[in-house]
Amino acid sequence: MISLAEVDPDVYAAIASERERQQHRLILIASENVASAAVMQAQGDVMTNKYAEGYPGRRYYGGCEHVDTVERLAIERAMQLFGADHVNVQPHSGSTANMAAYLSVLKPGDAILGMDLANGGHLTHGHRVNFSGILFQSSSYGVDQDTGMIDYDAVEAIAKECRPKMIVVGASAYARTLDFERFRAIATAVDAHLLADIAHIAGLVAVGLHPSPLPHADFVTTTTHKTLRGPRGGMIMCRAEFAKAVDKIVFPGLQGGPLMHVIAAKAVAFKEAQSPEFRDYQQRVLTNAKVLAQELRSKGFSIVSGDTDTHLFLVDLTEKGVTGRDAETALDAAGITVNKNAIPFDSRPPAVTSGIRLGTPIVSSRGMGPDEMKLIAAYIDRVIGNLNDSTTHDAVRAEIHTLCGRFPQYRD
Ligand code: DSN
Repeated sequence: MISLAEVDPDVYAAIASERERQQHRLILIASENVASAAVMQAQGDVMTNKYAEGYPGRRYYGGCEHVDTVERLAIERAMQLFGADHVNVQPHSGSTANMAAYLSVLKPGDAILGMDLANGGHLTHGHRVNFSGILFQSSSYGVDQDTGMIDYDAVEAIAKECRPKMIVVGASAYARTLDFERFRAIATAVDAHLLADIAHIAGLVAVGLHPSPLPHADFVTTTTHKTLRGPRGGMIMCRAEFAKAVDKIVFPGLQGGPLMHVIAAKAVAFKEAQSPEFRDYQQRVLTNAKVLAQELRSKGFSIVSGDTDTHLFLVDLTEKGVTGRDAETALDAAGITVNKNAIPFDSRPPAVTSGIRLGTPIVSSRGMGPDEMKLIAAYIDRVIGNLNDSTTHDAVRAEIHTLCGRFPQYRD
């Protein structure tokens, strides 16, 4: 068989370098994870060749019997995992899943209410530069300036003011437990639909380590590659009454042929997520995030909202006199990959920011535990305290290289 290395040495070399980068760096990007070899095998196989517009048993192409099998498996497993009435596994991404959820019941110009990106929300929850803010009349809620937590009374007051047809609960940089029941009550009070976007916390929800929105929300969207640890992609769950509308807007409304190789990999990931090992993994993600936050706090770092209930948290670097951008650059030089992130009420622009976002999905997938979190906190402290000292960065990078060698990203 002719190999990638022979056909395209340039792409092969870039992939090999990326594999090395992932192996030798401490990656604390909260939205990334390490897909299993089985997930990648499913994603990298012959189902990439197949067109299958439509749904299992109702396709517009012949030869769909095997892709039907994997799509049915993905749907059944997701339904079991989350207790959903209806699942559509075809969205190519979390953004597409959110667009489909909106357009299944809303028309352009309708009002929506979501969490402000600058307070930890997401672009697709109504930001003005995104389709959600362009197509819909969007309003936003945020966190309380003193506590860094969502003020549910304030959300209710804003909802009563703007009378949205859809309320979105979900975040990309909010560390605390989301009260889906309270959001349901607010949505009911203003006669709005409720969309829960659990892209970040889906793995925790799947194993019961974060309350599930399924009993409360009309629509639940997620990506499949964050804490859920599957292939890059999206998914929508909804109440049975919205099933037809959701399926129709995903295809033919928004997408053409589904990515059947990715759907096969989603099915594999959902099977993995049903295992006891996956629950242990999610528990490790949570414990590690708590320990990392606590260790950083003990070294004088300020954690937005004071703590974390999830896989991530924001570090406010204001008192350290360091910007998020400079922290990201220095940590990168020392072998630690993070993303700069706006903190609530940030006075700096999004390309600079006053904070960094840290998450533990990847280090936990590699088998690291509380002892390693203490080491990581010490490394971060050393680098931030010696922001422009390349000797410190080199020394930390060498130690991290050794640490990462003890926890291979892929053992096989
Ligand atoms: N880009 C993702 C994140 O990092 O949270 C959200 O889409």
